[in-house]
Amino acid sequence: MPNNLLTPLGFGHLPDDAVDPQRLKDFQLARVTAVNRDRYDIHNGTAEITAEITGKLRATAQSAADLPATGDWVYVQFFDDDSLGIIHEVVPRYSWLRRKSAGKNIDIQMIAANIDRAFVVQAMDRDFNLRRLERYVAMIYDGHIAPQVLLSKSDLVDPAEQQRLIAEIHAIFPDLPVQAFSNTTGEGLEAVRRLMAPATTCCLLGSSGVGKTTLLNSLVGEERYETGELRRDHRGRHTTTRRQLILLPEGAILLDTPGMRELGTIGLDEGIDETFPEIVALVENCQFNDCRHVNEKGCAVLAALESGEISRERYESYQKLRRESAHNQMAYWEKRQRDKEFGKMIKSIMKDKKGKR
Ligand SMILES: Nc1nc2c(ncn2[C@@H]2O[C@H](COP(=O)(O)OP(=O)(O)OP(=O)(O)O)[C@@H](O)[C@H]2O)c(=O)[nH]1
Ligand SMILES: [Mg+2]
Ligand SMILES: [Zn+2]
Repeated sequence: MPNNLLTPLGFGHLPDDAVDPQRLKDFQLARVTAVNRDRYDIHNGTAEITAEITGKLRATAQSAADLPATGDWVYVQFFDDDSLGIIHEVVPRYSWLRRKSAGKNIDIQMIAANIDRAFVVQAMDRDFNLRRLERYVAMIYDGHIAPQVLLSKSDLVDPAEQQRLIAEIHAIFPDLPVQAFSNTTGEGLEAVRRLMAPATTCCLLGSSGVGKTTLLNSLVGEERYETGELRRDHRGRHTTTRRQLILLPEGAILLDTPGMRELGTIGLDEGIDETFPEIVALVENCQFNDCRHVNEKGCAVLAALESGEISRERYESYQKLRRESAHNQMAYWEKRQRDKEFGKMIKSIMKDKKGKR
């Protein structure tokens, strides 16, 4: 079995049965630290190496999400004195962050794989938004990851306001841990550092400009990664454009991500249910099994809304996320189906051609 060189890379968090001992006769294990256009940076515990994937892996991927993502463990063969790796297969993921690809294209984008703890960063001066937080939390729960909220730029709001914002989060998510901090004054940084245990893979999520990369720099102790002013016109500018696993001095593995403007949800049933427990608890009391909680007779959710037992904001947020996530999932399946049929058609045309020769 793999040696302990891989332990600092988080190997211990993989479930025992994730790695197939048979495959280790031909392949070695490595972790994907960054994804470039066609190439991957992988780490084998000794060095970072450039890698490519086999044509077979590319051809059999049904979606972009099946290709290696940052954080994936992969089966690799090394060539040229271990200076080039060929990735043959992805080790099954135990957790993931995925969204609908940005733009019109319906596909699933794997933001990162095998993450233990996801930190949602919101800046307290202007970025704080409970509805967006619900979106992130649903995505995080759905990917089997533990969520944690970081409220940044505490230097810009007074303590009373900080307490108010934290209370607003706890009113919805009583058990969700929240930590305020400031990169500018250093307040709360020690506490943030303690949240990132050695060999644990952590991920920073949140809008552009909230201070994710500045936090990363604070944690590595130098201005290593580029940070930026938020542009006044709010036109899409992301300072960070690359997702990369970074080993922190204390031993945690941290992934900084570019701020996402569009956090499209797809197929998040489980995660949405976990995010809205007070609503889900009511659903089984609805008269109809397939109740959409819109205008149905005997709907327990609507009754609770009427009586004020659940809030309108939460109800609307729940409905919106469910609709969006199901709609995107459906569009994705339809596209897959069309692609399949198109593939069949091409095959049969090729066959016809051959027959006529
Ligand atoms: N006042 C204040 N400003 C901060 C703090 N942390 C970061 N900033 C500033 O916020 C701006 C954005 O910081 P970044 O770290 O680049 O933000 P980001 O979240 O990485 O943004 P993207 O990479 O675009 O997703 C920079 O001008 C930082 O100097 C803080 O704690 N307090
Ligand atoms: Mg950044
Ligand atoms: Zn109902």
